[in-house]
This record gives sequence, C-alpha cells and structure tokens, in this order.
Amino acid sequence: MNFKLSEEQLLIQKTAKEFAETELAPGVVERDEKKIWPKEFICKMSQLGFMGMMTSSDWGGESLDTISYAIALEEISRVDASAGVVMSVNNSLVCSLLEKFGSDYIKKKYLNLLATGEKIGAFSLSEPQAGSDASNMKTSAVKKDDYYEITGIKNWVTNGINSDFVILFAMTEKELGYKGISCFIIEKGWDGFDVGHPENKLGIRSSDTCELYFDKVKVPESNLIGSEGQGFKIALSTLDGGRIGIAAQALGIAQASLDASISYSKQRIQFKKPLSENQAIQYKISDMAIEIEAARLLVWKAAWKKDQKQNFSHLASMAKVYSSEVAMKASTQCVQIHGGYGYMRESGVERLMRDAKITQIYEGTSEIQRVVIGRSILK
Ligand code: COS
Repeated sequence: MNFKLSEEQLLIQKTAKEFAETELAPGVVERDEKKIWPKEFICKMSQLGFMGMMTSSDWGGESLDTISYAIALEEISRVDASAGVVMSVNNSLVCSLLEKFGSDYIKKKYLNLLATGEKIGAFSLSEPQAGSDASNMKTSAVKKDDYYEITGIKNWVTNGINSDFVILFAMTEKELGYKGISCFIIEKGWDGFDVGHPENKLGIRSSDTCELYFDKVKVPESNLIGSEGQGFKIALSTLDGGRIGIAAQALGIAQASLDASISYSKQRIQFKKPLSENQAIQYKISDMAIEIEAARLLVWKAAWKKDQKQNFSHLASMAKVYSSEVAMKASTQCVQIHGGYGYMRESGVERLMRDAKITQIYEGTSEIQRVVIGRSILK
C-alpha cells in the first residue's frame, strides 16, 4: 500500500490549486451573488485539460486516472464549487458516458469537442415526478423511420443553459418500465427543444440549473447511445462515476471550511486571546480535520477501485455520503466559529454552507446512496 501521490498527480494538484487561487478566487463571491456562470474560467479550465481529464487522448481527453480527476476537482471546488460542478458533469456524466457507451460516430462527432472543453455537456435524467425514482420518467421517444420523436419535460439539469449538447434519457417502451428507457445525445437549437429559466438556488449559484422542454424533437437514430432499452443501466453506471466527482467536490468545500476556520480562529481575539486558544474551538477544528482526512481516503479508494476496473459502485456511494455529510458539518462549524461575521455574505463562509447542501442531494441523495450500499453489503 502506498499513499504517496505520483509526480504527475502532484503536478495536477499544484496546477489546479494555483489556478483556483489566482483565477477563480477573486470574483467568486460576486459570481455567487449575481448568479454569473464562470464562462471565461471554464475556457481556461479547458486549456488546462480539466474538462475531459479521464477521456482517452484518442478522443481529445487527457487519459488521466480517476485519482488525478478527484484531486483536481477538490482543488477547484475548494475555491469555487460552482465551477467544480460544471467540470464534474462534463467529465464524469458526459465524457465518460460517451466514451464507454457511444458509437464511433458519436465519439467522433461529439466527444472530441466535449473532452477538449470546446463544447459543454449536460446530463438530463430527472423529471418532476422522477427524482430518486429515476425510472418513473414520462419523456417519450417514439421511433419513426430513421429518427426518434422526443416529447417531455426534464428538470434540475445542471449546465442546462450553458451546454451545447445534452445526454437525454427517454422512454422508448413505457410498458417495459426501466427496461424501456433509452439514452440519446441531442443538440441545442434543434426544433422543438427549449430551455427554461435559470433556477434560483440556495447554493452553487453561479452554476446554471434549469428545466428542458421537448416538443416532438426529431433525433436521428444515429444519436441513440447504446441500444434501445439500455438507458437506465447506462444512467446508473455513469452515476457511479459521477458520485466520485461529487464526493471530491464536497471534499473541496470541507477543506475550504477547515482552512477558513484555522485562519480566522488564529486572528480573532476575544477575551484577550485568539479563538484558537480555546479548547471548544480546537475540538471543532480537530473533528473537521479527522473527518476530512477520512473522507479523502474514501474518495481516493473509490477512485482507485474504479481505475482498477473493479466494482466500485458501493464505494462511490460511501464516498459521496460521507464527504457530503463532512462538508455540511464542517461548513456549519466554520460559520459557527466565524460567529456573526460568518453569517454575513462578505465573509465568504456562509457560501460554503449553502454550497455543501446540494452535495447531499444531487447525483443521488444520501438516502439513495445508503440504499445502494445496503443492497451491496446485504446481497
Ligand atoms: N450500474 C449498472 N446497472 C445497474 C446499477 C449500476 N450501478 N445499479 C442497478 N443496475 C441495474 C440492475 O442490475 C437492474 O438490471 P437487471 O434487472 O437487468 O438486473 C436495473 O439496473 C434496475 O436496478 P434496480 O432494480 O436496483 O433499480 P431501482 O429502480 O430499484 O433503483 C436506485 C435503484 C434507487 C439505486 C436508482 O434508481 C438510483 O440510483 N436512483 C437515484 C437516481 C439519481 O441519482 N438521480 C439523480 C439524477 S442526476 S442529478
């Protein structure tokens, strides 16, 4: 067993950290406040190779391992969790799905553009009545000659507004339940495809989330990913990888909470001494550090297991549940340590608490992760 990162992984960590601290940090509070999508920074992240990290260089990616991806995503999210989720969706929900399940035609046409970050992707599974119960979707894809006609509404789509291409799940045979779900890639601008208004969210406010509307959108049969009826398994196996990304995002938020707590508690003088000299504060900071260390080991183990091509589904769920709960606890304690100042927008730490919450919800709630873990260990 070796806990040492490779030279390459250390370089990726350093590059991501420097980029996040010099480029993302200055405007992060304003982007959050005004809901500004970080376009210019996503372009720079593309130039650094962060938008298709695990995709093979044959398809425009960086051919890196999942640990490198988790490390980079943690560093980006430590400063800006909104930029983190844009990166996470493009890498693990879009590029990884296309590389694993797409035809050569799809890879040539779409994957190259997405893995280089020239174009941005979204992943659209949820519907108003189909959140955790993802297979209960109503969006239909009706086969006609050499195309499918897609009709329905999707919601909570991250990157929904700023993406160019969307991975879409729809029912090709309703009566078959989850076995009737198929997966497609569709392009913005196709007739009948409309994008909703940006949602007004608690956190990750500078990433965009919206509804997508499909009214008899004609999708060529060549844009079917995998075979008809394979869609639900494609979605679930892709989400396994996505959950490592969200766990890394949560880890970044937790680490930011610890860093801010250490720094503030050393500076803030109350009762003639720094806060950090009180055991009550030391205990909070120690607990954060213990839990972050444990969460990082879990994230890296899930990533390692994926890279070993072993079954990593339950480990990804464990990493996501644990890291997201650690992020929520650490960011709440961070606000507590900052006292009244922490509750103010200008402190920048209340944003960590707001951003942390979604990591317990999207790409499968903590409750769903426990279902996945429970089924795996009790089978
Ligand atoms: N990878 C590939 N296939 C998988 C899988 C995985 N991780 N997990 C399950 N499957 C397969 C099963 O093997 C089964 O196929 P067979 O009948 O051929 O064996 C099929 O998928 C259905 O599985 P299951 O019966 O377990 O499905 P359920 O409806 O009970 O749902 C949960 C399982 C709850 C785990 C799933 O619906 C889920 O993860 N929901 C959350 C969805 C989500 O994350 N939404 C967020 C959207 S993105 S923001």
